[in-house]
Amino acid sequence: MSLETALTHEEGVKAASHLLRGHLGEDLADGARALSHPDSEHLIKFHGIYAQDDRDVRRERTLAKEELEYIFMVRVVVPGGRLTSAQWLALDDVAERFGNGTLRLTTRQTVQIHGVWKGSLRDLARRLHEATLSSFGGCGDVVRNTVLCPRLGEDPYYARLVTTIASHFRARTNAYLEVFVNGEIAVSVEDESEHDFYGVTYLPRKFKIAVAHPEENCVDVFAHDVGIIPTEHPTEGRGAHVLIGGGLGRSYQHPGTYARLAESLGFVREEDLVPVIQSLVEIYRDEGGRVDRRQARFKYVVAERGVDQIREEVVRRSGRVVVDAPAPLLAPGDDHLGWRPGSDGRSWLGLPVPRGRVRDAESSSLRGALRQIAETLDVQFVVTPRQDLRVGVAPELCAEIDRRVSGAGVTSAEDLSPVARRAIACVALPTCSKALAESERVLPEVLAIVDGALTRVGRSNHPLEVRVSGCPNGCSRAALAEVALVGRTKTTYDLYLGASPRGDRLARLVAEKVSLDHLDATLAPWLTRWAQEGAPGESFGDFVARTDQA
Ligand code: SRM
Ligand code: SF4
Repeated sequence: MSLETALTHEEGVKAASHLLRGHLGEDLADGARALSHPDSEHLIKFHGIYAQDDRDVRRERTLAKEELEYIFMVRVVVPGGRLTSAQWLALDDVAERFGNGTLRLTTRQTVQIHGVWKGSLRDLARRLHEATLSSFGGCGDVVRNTVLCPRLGEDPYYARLVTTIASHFRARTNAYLEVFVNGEIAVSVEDESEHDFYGVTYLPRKFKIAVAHPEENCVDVFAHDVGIIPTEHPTEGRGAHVLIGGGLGRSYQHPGTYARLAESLGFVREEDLVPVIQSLVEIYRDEGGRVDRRQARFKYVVAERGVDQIREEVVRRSGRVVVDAPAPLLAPGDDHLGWRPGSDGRSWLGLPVPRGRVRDAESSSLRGALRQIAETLDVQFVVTPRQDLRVGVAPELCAEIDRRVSGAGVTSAEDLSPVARRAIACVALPTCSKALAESERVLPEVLAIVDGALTRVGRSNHPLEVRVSGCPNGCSRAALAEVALVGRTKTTYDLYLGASPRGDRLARLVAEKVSLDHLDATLAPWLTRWAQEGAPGESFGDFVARTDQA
């Protein structure tokens, strides 16, 4: 077989797309509700847009031989999760006018708008553009939104670092502006100046970077292709410890896929950080798999070549020094909830956003309260890596914010159990095409079961890390939870236990195909043993890791 025929279909689509234009212009203008050209579904992802259908009505539509309910999800890039009031208002506006009226905060600090008609995509992009927001690069085979610990983001250096990474690795093509913002199909042709280091086939797949706080691991730094932990070296000065080769996605159909923790590359000086990251992305671009998308992530390159060889290659390509040094130890991730004084002079209120979904409900109007705050006060917003939201204000405005938030019936961190404060669920049904089981919508039920079991063993105040994912792709970073439910069939989950609360050990499979009706009976024996036999102060995850069987 020649190399060309062995490459994946997607590689050909990218190469023939004229730098991500393809037939998207015609597709947006043709009046149909779905994308028509076969290449468009893949290409539109580079523009931060997913073609979906409402799976709640898929069966009845199919049986009635009716067209599916085609909708689109738009993922807006937000480096470090940081948004101005004007940007928040633009997101709120597009969610109302073009989406399903909710804003979905994600585990990578982006904001997703669900339920958009194809015919509204251009208007939505234009409104985002007015607020200097864009979905370009939200998905696709490129460097994705960089995650930054919200507390570290109060430091201008790190806030700048993630925007520098974003602009450094943004694909240089005018396709998004032409196709979505301006809609000028006629002038939509590529120009030589647009070519950059990605080349015409971009990366083999997505590439993810996180910047952790040196003291705590709220970003799950070991889950990333590249993890950065700021630190000071005794002789080299300020810089960061760099980790490489993490990633959590797996597939039941592809046994060769696995979750993997990032390993230590070494210490890199502050001024060398971006060139070193660029070399890592280049190695991935040049050596990552392009024949099987399931095994195309950077973690497989690192596993195959080994960190030492990659370090040598990075030094050769970048001409910078990577110093062998032990990775710093991180504490369990902060939830960033409640009021905290910021190092930037602001006071920060972390608001829990149940399941990351900012919406108005009968009992509480979170979306309305946030809109009113953004319209009338000088605030800064930060999406957290746990799908919650921080609101930063001048200290004298704290009482006013409290008044508005409680007046709207918004849940505060104190209203939640320690487990609910930290819990994460991925989107799953009804929009995610990969979902095998419910996730976001069953989280309250899962939390009630776990909280009930913890109360019975006398540990109701324990901040257990619970995560649910609708399939093994693990978008809630379930592989790093002390208690993880991973969708297996429509009504069952595989139960994983025992990840480290510090995010540096993966959970292990303890029970397969557990329905929610049987979750309590499956989990309770483990919790009981932990309560009876665990060492003082020992986390549930650490106890499970050193225990054979419940
Ligand atoms: Fe994810 C695919 C949602 C974070 C691993 N993820 C998807 C898609 C786009 C489904 C699809 O391909 O059709 C989901 C869209 C659902 C929807 O309707 O909104 C989806 N992923 C999410 C979000 C929204 C979950 C959430 O509830 O917050 C997160 C958006 C992040 C962002 O803003 O970019 C999200 N996804 C993650 C994470 C966690 C992280 O990055 O920190 C992971 C595990 C880390 C990793 O990448 O290894 C993750 N998502 C995946 C994978 C598996 C990739 C792999 O290595 O094979 C897929 C499947 C794929 O890409 O083909 C996937
Ligand atoms: Fe969809 Fe699976 Fe990711 Fe959940 S974990 S959002 S079901 S791809």
